[in-house]
Amino acid sequence: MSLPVGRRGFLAGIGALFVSGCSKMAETDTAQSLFSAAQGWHQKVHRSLADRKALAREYPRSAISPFFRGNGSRTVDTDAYRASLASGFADWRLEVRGLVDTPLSLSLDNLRALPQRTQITRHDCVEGWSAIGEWTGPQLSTLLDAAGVQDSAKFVVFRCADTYVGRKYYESVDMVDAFHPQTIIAHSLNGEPLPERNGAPLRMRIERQLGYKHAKYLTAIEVVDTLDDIGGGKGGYWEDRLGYQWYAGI
Ligand SMILES: Nc1nc2c(c(=O)[nH]1)N[C@H]1C(S)=C(S)[C@@H](COP(=O)(O)O)O[C@H]1N2
Ligand SMILES: [Mo]
Repeated sequence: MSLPVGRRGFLAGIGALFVSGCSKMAETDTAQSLFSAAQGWHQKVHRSLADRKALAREYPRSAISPFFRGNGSRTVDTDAYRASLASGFADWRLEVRGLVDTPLSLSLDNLRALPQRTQITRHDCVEGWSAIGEWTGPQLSTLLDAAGVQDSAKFVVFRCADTYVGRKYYESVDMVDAFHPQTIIAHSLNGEPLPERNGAPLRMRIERQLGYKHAKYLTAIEVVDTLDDIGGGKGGYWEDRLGYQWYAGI
């Protein structure tokens, strides 16, 4: 189901990232030097606990739920979002920033030009429902490797466009889940662009964790060394509001 992100794919991806990304910065760094810088973090993560690296179960096409409900925010209630939706998200940008050597600003076309992973997984919401869907998008590790994660990095924060009951939605994971092969930035559900209710145009899939970790309406990926000064300091919207577990492993 997945395309390997081999060295060749990675380097091709780097080229794609810079087509309309941060071309100024790209010119000063060769793909080769970015590749070497990326290896440090990847290796550290690969030495961590085997259990955290295990794959979530993947299902056959026949198991896909006929309808994948929307939960929490089902849209982003701003004029900017409505305009972007109407234009097919031509102006949407995903930023990669924080403790990285080369910040990125990526269009949907940039993301679709990278090596893609497709996975059919079950989404489990703490409210007591599940649904199986087929998600497609680049692995988060590809973007982190391209940006060059610095040694001091400890967490990756997902910034969202929506406000839910008066507060900005956000989430975060540690570097093990950030580099997990099934952690992808999904632009498609069941072979179609993400529906509005499911987080169009981009949402995270963090397959080893519960539904509230899977940030929808994704605008930025921020690499940080502490979660203390973000939101309420507990690492996510529901963690801040209701004390949900930050690590919601399943
Ligand atoms: N930006 C954002 N992401 C979010 C939410 C939200 O309200 N806003 N809800 C979360 C919860 S609790 C769940 S179960 C899933 C729901 O995803 P779905 O709408 O595709 O079913 O998104 C998660 N990600
Ligand atoms: Mo949920």
